[in-house]
Amino acid sequence: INKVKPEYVKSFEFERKLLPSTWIVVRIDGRHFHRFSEEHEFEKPNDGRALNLMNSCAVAVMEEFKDVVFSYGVSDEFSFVLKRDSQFHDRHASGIVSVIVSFFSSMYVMKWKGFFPQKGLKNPPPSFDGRAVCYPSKEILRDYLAWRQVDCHINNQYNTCFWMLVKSGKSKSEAQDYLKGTRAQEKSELLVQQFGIDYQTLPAMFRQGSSVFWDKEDPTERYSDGPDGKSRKKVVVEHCNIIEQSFWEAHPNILDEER
Ligand code: DGT
Ligand code: MG
Ligand code: MG
Ligand code: MG
Ligand code: MG
Repeated sequence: INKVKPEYVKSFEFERKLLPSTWIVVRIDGRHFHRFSEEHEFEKPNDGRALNLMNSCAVAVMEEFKDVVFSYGVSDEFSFVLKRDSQFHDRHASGIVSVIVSFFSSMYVMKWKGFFPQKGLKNPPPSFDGRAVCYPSKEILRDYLAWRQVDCHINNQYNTCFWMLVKSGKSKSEAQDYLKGTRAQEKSELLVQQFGIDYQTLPAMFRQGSSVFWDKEDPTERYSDGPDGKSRKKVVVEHCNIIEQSFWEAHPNILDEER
């Protein structure tokens, strides 16, 4: 007979609770996606199918976990912002992160065929890491999101130049040397002068990343009234500048609304 008391064993399961009244951001990132993207022959530098698959999984996350009020995605990562007073999983980091990561990973596998109908998923299957960080004010949260969008721009501009140089016959190390130390302006000129590409005309999803949020349906449409008389909402994916104030002014409900 085992005499160990359950309360005693249970006492080792203490949990890290996230600071109350702060914006929780769960950022997930594809594990070994350098290799995964090669093995599944993603287009370089951006594969629209892969990015739309990520976006579709983020929409599913937002529909499943109603405390997620905004998401921003680029490359193999997504940031999920939970409302400030969320009590999801009692604000225990491990619970919050693990359910979002596992739900996203399962969705990625379930939805794969819809975006890559001709390509089977290879072993090992895709997986994601995740972390939770608290941001104590709206300003700092917006600085965090701006940091991810700046990163998107810098990486995309570099990668666009890099792969244009490689596709035009340079080796990877020659392309790397060629771009070493160049400024944004020089990269922009290189694209125009050598390849006739105006960076601003590239798809917005590649340049700006993807913002996912609940938006009110057009209130003029009759079917937008839900059974409770409140206007129904849907999750939308947009590729817009979230660094500027204007986005947040146009969508004040995202970070403010009580729900
Ligand atoms: P990690 O996150 O430490 O497990 O390692 P990785 O390999 O996932 O590295 P990370 O997350 O820094 O970089 C993302 C990788 O995914 C990067 O090598 C490029 C690749 N990737 C993401 N999106 C695309 C795409 O649309 N097209 C292609 N060709 N590659 C992509
Ligand atoms: Mg990582
Ligand atoms: Mg990764
Ligand atoms: Mg990444
Ligand atoms: Mg359980």
